[in-house]
Amino acid sequence: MAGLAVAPGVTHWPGRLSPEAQVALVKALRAVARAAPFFTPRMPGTAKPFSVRMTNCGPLGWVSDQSGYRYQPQHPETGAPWPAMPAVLVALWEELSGYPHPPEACLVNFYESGARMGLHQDRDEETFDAPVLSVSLGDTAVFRIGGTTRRGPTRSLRLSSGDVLAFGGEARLAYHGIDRILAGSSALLPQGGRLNLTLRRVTKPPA
Ligand code: MD3
Ligand code: FE
Repeated sequence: MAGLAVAPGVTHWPGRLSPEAQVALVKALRAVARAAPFFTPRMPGTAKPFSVRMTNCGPLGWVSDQSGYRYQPQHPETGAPWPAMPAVLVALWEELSGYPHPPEACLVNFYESGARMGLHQDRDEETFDAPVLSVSLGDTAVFRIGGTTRRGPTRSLRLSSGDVLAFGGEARLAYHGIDRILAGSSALLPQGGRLNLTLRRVTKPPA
């Protein structure tokens, strides 16, 4: 199914995952979180905790602590390698990304009802040629996206459970964030909250 071009470089597939596929993916993510428990990232410098908790799967994972933001092959607290990316996510990347190399990181963000994520760019990757693919599960998020400078107009989109979005081209370096989570908007996660998965290429592909 063709997605909706909601802005230059942004494609939205509302409800791309069926309710059954969402349940199966949550089950796979519970196994990921058993192997790689959610951790609380901290801001570089200040060490202020994020309100979002995170884990990763795939060969690399994104972490943030007092020393900085980076990708690394091990969990920051257990030292274990990240668990494998569920095959269904790799298949989604192959179908939707248009990128001829596999994703290397899947960052899993968990939002409880008061959590948010301030406006930022994703630029810790070595290559911006690949899009970032986002999968939303659970409560609806109010997502904000602007341009490639911090100032300037932004627009707001609701990301609902089962939605998939791709951010490529001129949107790859767009400022974006999560303003709030609409508590009680989904019954997928028994305790509520929202999971967001972002599939990313981190390293430059081999020549
Ligand atoms: C636009 N996550 O993990 S997903 C992040 O819902 C992040 O958890 C948000 O921003 C979340 O970095 C937003 C949508 C998204 C993800 C990555 C992008 C939009 C993006 C990268 C570039 C441009
Ligand atoms: Fe981001």
